Amino acid sequence: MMATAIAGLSQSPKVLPAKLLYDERGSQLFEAICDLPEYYPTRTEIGILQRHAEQIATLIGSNAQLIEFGSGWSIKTRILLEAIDQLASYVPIDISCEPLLESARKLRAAYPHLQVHPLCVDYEQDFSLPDNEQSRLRRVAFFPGSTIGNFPQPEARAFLNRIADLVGPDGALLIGVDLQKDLDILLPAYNDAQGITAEFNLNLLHRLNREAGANFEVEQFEHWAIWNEAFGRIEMRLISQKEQNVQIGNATFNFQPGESICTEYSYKYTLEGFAQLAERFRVEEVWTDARSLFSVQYLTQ
Ligand code: AVJ
Repeated sequence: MMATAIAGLSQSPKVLPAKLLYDERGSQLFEAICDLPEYYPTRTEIGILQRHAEQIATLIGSNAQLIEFGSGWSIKTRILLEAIDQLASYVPIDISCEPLLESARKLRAAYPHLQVHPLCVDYEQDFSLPDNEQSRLRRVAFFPGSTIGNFPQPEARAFLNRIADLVGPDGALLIGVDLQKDLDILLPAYNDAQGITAEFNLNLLHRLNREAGANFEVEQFEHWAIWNEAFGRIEMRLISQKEQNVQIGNATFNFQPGESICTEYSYKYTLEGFAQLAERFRVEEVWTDARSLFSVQYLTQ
């Protein structure tokens, strides 16, 4: 982690990979973010999944293997499992092993016919899926939460192409994609009044102090999320409140007053923009909420 942090802070402008935000404390804070009044994505996506569960269940079918990227507690998946008549197989993938395995146990108890094959891996790395030769189940990837928005566009495109290879020619992808919208709605979602997002962002510096031998004075940084119009993305930033030096191992980083570290991108798409990004897929269905804040999309090859 020290090497990753040093590499990011050596860039200009300084960056840190968003993945580092999600340690145990960070994951708890992210769950708290999902309940914030300003943070519309989670509840909007859940509403869309609930409203269209029957249709989505029909598209997925029973004879399928559902593969989820970043499954966590599989809360959104349960909406699908309730609607699909005895889904054959579920492969939850998450980097956080303990919650993954505990959640797999609970799913087996709740859905006795369901084969559950948890994979505790970083899904950005290569991994292999459980053998599907005998059962020949159709593979459907599930990537909710608009986590695809974390990836800069070339990486997002490459990731979607990898999913296309993984599910194969008869496979599909069910994905949550956050949409471009008024800044009066968008900015408060990432700069909430209670300061939970600030705590989430600043936790990254505490983590580097603890786990990467850094000496950030955390009170000397302030959270702020901005909209980058040219790139169509939210950028979460940590802004240095003064001129200061920070040490990580043997490396020293100088910060000017107002200089920032970008810790996370959250791209927002138009429907056309996302269809272009998912070049190997055909968009079969798009469901949105009444205000077109968020979309859930079903793509086939
Ligand atoms: C989990 C990456 C989809 O970008 O909205 C929420 C993370 N960061 N508030 C998002 C997040 C700040 C979230 N994703």
